[in-house]
Amino acid sequence: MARALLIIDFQNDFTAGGALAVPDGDAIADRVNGLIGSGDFDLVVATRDWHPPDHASFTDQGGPWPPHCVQGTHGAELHPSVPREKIDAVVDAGYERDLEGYSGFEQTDLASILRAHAIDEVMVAGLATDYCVKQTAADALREGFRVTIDRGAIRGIDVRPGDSERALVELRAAGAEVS
Ligand code: VGL
Ligand code: ZN
Repeated sequence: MARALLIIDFQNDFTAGGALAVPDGDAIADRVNGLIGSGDFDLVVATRDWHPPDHASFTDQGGPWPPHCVQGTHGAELHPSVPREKIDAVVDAGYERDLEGYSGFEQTDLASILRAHAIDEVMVAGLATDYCVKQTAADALREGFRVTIDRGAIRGIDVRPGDSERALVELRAAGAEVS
């Protein structure tokens, strides 16, 4: 049995001062670092939201979000609290105009990276609970991984109040453990 830590989209644009700041997003830094240093994980993977400048999710393209996490920009970099030398793999999602990319598994190598390391259980941390954390965790379950979500290591956007809590209820119903 091997376990992976998935750190979802913990990037500058989703934290204070960023283009799509998640309320309190920076507050996960200590917990994420604690998990990285815990020795509980055989593999640590960070995903990045990694959009072209004309991504379909941007408001100027008719989408719901302000432009964010544009490939190669400061906003798309991992948050400075993430110790890069402890990240075994970086997986980019949403890298084409019409790839939504909420899930780190959508048109990426994530599943094959996990399988190559004989991972059967993933702990999901990062941003945002109600979008990329939710969709990545749901896909991890569909891919057959055991999934645990650490409440202290996630934060949500909550465009509609309660979105994050509803996401966790749905994930639990789908088989995830929320701790
Ligand atoms: C995300 C909104 C837009 C996320 C990405 O990482 O949860 N949310 N793009
Ligand atoms: Zn995005």
